Order: sequence, then structure tokens, then C-alpha cells
Amino acid sequence: MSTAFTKYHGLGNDFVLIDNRDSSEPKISPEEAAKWCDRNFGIGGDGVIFALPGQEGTDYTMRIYNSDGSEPEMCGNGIRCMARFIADLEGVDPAAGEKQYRIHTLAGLIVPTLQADGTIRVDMGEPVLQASEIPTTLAGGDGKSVDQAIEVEGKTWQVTNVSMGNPHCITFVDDADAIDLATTGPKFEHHPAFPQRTNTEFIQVVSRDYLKMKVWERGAGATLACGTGACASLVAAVLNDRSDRKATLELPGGNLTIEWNEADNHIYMTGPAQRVFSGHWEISSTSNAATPVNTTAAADANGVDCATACVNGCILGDECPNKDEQAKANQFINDTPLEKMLEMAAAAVERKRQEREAQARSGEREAPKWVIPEGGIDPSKL
Ligand code: ZDP
Repeated sequence: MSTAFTKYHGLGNDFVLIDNRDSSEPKISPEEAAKWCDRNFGIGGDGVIFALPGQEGTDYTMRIYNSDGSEPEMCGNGIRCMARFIADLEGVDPAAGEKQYRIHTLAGLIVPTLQADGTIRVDMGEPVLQASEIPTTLAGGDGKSVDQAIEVEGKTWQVTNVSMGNPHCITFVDDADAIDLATTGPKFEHHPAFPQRTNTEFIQVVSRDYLKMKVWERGAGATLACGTGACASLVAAVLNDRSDRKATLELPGGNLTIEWNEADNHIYMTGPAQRVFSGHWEISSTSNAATPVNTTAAADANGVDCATACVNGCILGDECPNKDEQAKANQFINDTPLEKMLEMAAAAVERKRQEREAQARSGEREAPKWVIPEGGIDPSKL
């Protein structure tokens, strides 16, 4: 069986869209979505979005899986792509007149309007400022999470947390380009101060109406743009009196205009969405052919992707939310005699040595410098 899809992007934040109007259940599983999003073994995307029938009086429902298979509540760039996708499915041409949709999401009602100039203006609703609802443990006396201190990489950062349905942690920096997203991003994403993990934005204030943003997304990593992140960042900048209520947000993939309207307290985001191509996914879910060896699909049930998040040593320790893995590790430590552990370690080193020697013989890599004694390692000598 093959499944039809259309690929869209909003400022380079790219999504695979599925016409799911005939059923209220997403057509593919989170695991399959992660395979679709793989940039080598799949279609490539930051997420998969489903256009489902409306609920609670809305025109449509949007659901989205991140590229690691986790499900966020909302997606700002995604909702613009979704609006464009629906208009394409319905054969609506916004050039002939504005078209508005009412879309149900896990973050509530979101209302995008396709404008005659080709951009999409989205009523993103009200920002959530109460720390407990974001959720984050970083709260000030008023219960909000403005200008709070957090320790990351041995450094104290001042952060402001805002939810746009999904959680965002915003920090102001002198030079957004100087942040090493791949190293620092995951440490924020998985920090114990964020029970649902967090998206993280690094904001450089260029002027009161122009902010430059770099983003590390929960479940998707460094992306070229994040609509909800841009909205949350403008709110954080206003709360810290660093910007006006309307500003241009410069993201790696292009600009968004964000306004926090004083009268209704809603956030309005304006930006583009572009159709890229359509196709059919033709790899059966039982086939191994497209199984990526090491992708974010390895994320556990809690969405923690140790393959990419913890490569520099486990950053969570006892805080690791994967209770099954923790339980297995504890049981192993309790039940296994030290000698047995050393034997296992020696066997692992020996396997590695043989692998490296084979690679050295085929010229693939240099020979290892260390030498294992004749007869292997004697654990009692370690
Ligand atoms: O909250 C999350 O887990 C995000 N990764 C969801 C996607 C957000 C998005 N980049 C946006 O534009 O808001 C799509």
C-alpha cells in the first residue's frame, strides 16, 4: 500500500502533509512518521502533519508528529503549511479573496487567514505565562517564569519561559550565531526544570522591532524556523522590556512578523508557506529497506533520544525519565558480580579491538594504539 503526501515548508521548517479528512485517526504511526522524516532514508522533514476532520465546530483538526515521533501540541510554521494545504485540497485561490480557517489543535482553536498577497496571518491565541502550565519549575514570586536563573553547562543563564501551547525557553544573547546549538540545545531540552522538555530560543535583540533568533526544537533539533518559538520569543522580549509589541523575527530560514495585540492579548504571526512537491510513500512498514540505523526514531517512549541527546555522557543521570531503562540498569548493577562486569567490559573491548584491526587491515582506519595482552584481559588484574 502506498500513502500519498505533499511536502510544504514555512521558512525552511519543512513538513510532510497527509490528507486525513476521511478519518479522525492519523493514517500513519509516530514510528512511521519518524522514518518518513529521515533525510536519507525517507522523504525528509521536521515533522508530519495530518489534516483531520474538524471537532468542536471547527473546519479541520491539525495533528503533528515531530521528526522523533513525539507529538507536540502546536506548530506555528506547520499551521501555515496546513492552511495552504487545505486551500490546495479545496481548490481555493486566496488571490481571489482572503480565506480563513478555524483549526482545532491540542493547544486549542487556531485561526489562520490566507491573504491575497500570498502570506498567511495566524491568530495564535493567548500566550501562557504561568510556570506550572508551561510547564517549568522555574517560577518567580508571581508564578510566572520571567528572567529566571538556570544552570546549563556550568554557566548561569537568565531565561524567560512562555507556552504557545508548547513550551519555550527564551534566553537573550549578544550574538545568536555564537551559540553551538547541537551541544547546548539538548542540555536545555532535557533539563530537569522542564518536565515536558522544552523548545529553546536564543535571541539577539538588534533593535526594539527586530530580533534575531536561533532555535533548538524539542523533538526535532536545530531547525531553520519555529513559528511558536518566534511568538514566544516576542512575548519574552516584551516581558523583559527589550522590544515593542510588534517586531520582525529573523530566523535562519527567513523573517516572520509577530505582534502581541494589547487589546485582545492574542499573538498574530504572519509569514509564508510554500508547496514543494507531492508523492507516494512506498516502503511497507515491515520492510527493513528503509530502517535508519541511527535516527531520532530511537527516542524512547518519553521522547528522550539518548543517541543524540546524551552522546557527551548522560545528561540526566537519575533524572532520566525512562524509568524502564533506569530499572534495568539498577537491576543489572544490583545483580551482577563485579567480576562478571569486568569480564563483560573486557569482552566489549576485545570486540572493539577486533573491529578496529579489521578496519586497519582494510585501510579504513589507523590501527589502534593500545594492545590487549596475549590471552585477553584478566579481570583480577584490573
Ligand atoms: O513543541 C515542539 O515539540 C516543536 N518541535 C513543535 C514544532 C514547532 C514548530 N517548529 C513551530 O513552527 O511552531 C513547528
